[in-house]
Amino acid sequence: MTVSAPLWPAVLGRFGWQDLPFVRAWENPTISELIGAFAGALVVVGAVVVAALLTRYGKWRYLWTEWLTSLDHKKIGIMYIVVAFVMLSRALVEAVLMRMQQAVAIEHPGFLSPDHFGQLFSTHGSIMIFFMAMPFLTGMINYVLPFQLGARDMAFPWANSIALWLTIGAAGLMMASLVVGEFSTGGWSGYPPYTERAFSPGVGVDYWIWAVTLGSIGSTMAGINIACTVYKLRAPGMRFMRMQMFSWTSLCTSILMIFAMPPLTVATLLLALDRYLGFHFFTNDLGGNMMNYANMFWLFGHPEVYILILPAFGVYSEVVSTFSTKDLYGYTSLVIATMAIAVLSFTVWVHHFFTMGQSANVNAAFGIATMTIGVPTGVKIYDWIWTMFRGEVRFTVPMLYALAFMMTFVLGGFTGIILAMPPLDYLVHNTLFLVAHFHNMLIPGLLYGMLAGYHYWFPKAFGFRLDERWGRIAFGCWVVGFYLAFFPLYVLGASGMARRTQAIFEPSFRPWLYVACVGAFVLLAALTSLGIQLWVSIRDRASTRVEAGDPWDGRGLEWSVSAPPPEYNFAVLPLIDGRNPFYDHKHDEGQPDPYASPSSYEDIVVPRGSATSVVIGLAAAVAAFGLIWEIWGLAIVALQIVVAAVVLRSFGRDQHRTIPAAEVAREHEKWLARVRATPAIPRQLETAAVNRGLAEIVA
Ligand SMILES: [Cu+2]
Repeated sequence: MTVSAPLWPAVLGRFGWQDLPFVRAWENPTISELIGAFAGALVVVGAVVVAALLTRYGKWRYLWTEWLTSLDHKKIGIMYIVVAFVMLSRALVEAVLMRMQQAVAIEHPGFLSPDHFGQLFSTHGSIMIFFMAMPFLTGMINYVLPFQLGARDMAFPWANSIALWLTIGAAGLMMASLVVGEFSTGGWSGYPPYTERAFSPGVGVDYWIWAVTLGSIGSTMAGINIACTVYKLRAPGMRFMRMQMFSWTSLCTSILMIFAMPPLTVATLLLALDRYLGFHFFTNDLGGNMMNYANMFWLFGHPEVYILILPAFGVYSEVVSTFSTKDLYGYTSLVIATMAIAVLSFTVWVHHFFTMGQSANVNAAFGIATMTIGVPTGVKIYDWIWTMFRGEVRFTVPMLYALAFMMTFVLGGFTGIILAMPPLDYLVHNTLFLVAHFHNMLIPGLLYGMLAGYHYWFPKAFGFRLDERWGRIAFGCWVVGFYLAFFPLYVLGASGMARRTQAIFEPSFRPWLYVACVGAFVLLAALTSLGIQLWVSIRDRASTRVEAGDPWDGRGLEWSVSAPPPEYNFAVLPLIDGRNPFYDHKHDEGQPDPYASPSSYEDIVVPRGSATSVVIGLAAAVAAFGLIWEIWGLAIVALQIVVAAVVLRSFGRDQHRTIPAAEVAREHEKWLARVRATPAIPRQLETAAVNRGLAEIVA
């Protein structure tokens, strides 16, 4: 309840003390409110502890100059992935809460209020898609792509940093919604008319709108940057058909981002106009139509599925080939399949609303188009299997993820065929069957892929390997937890249990809900194991260093430099003469030595760090916060800061720094000397302590 003093709305907008979860929990201490207050407290305490630790160890300056303001694609990539892990932790805990609620709420109200439950599934979905999956894959591409192309950075380093900071700002809004106000109860897709102001008057939907809008603008920028990097910055001789598969899937993902994210931005902005200014784009009276929203949202939403999955396909291609010691089988068919998936993904969006009353013919056309995507996907699975065939397969952690993916993803694909048939979709739409299906696709098709990439490239980024034993424990928990948590949902969905249900009135669902709840806890154990693994790996890093840079006998150019790599990636830009130049040079006789000293060095120009991108991202988030709470003055000032920062930067001089050739030469020769002093090991010992980053270099 707001006080009607004239100053109040100008300073605090529509904020009232009731908007603090702590006040709500004090006045009405139900378990649901206490959980909300605890979550809010966790955000506040977490932020305070991080700030205190930074102050205690005097790391603020280091953090600011070396990381936050950095335009280096490697650091930006790592920061994206840090954001992804933080958000993954939150969204996974929310999933556990929801499963617990459903397990106890059988003919019983349970411990979460319906409203709280609605916020949980909305934040879980929004975070997992926009603030876990997207940052994870954008970070992975950011880190790896310039290396694989033989480039020194992304095409637009400053825009790269802005995209990161818009994402961080948007993720910050998601976190703020835990501490002040509430979140939307309208699901991750935010369908009107429910999300119109008449039905959702609170700030929740506005949090959703502005977080998603900032995130989608950041992703559009990232997409443009990735595509331009591939088109313009390939090393001499790096023809398209010589690129690594991960580079190909990055390119196709970026094209999807460029075309799929703007419809989402437009949809959320039109919804904002409906809410703030009483427009009627999506209401059925006064000329609007809710189907406009469904079409625009899924014009984004379906390609989004492939934005998420294609980079993982790229990671699996690298991992399967490396850990089978074979060239990728059917390279050309994999490239064509990737492009086919990218194109087809734009032709199927209507399958998200088969039941909304278009004609049977329209449904049939989109059903068939949907099933067609199974063909190129099948080609990929087939190619990976043939890559392993008669290969020297080593069951390392990334390879385990790839194998689990192949089996689980095919099962999920079959259930997708069921959903793609409109008559069958009528039976199971909006049930847990759908929830089971898309988790069945996205957990192996995104999360396993990103985790495989995390284990695969971690030694490159930090110079030491991740602990193998804890990696296997985490892997086991992910796989077991996944099957326990999601296969019961197929049964429940087929039995008619609606998705997003806070209380259950069918006692026969009980055993399945219990199993799913246990599964959720196993998944939580998986995430915890990853945390322990990181801690153990950092503790033992002295014995797992791989400075020579090539711990897995890799193929792509990223393995041809030191670990961690120098700021400029390549002392001398490589000349590409084949599909696996680094691998061939290592192994084929009569090829140039990949570790030979170059004949000459040149000065290298790298971008200087910039504070303006940080300012732009954070000011945009503050403007969004002002809009959410209707603190108009704050919103206007913050928007002006965004504009001012852009203008200021365009007048800035000295945006680059030159690293003199002598310094490059010194660093590079030092590393080459270290490589020559490093004992080479057979690749079968790659997970043993003797691996110093030079696997199978002796022919
Ligand atoms: Cu779809």
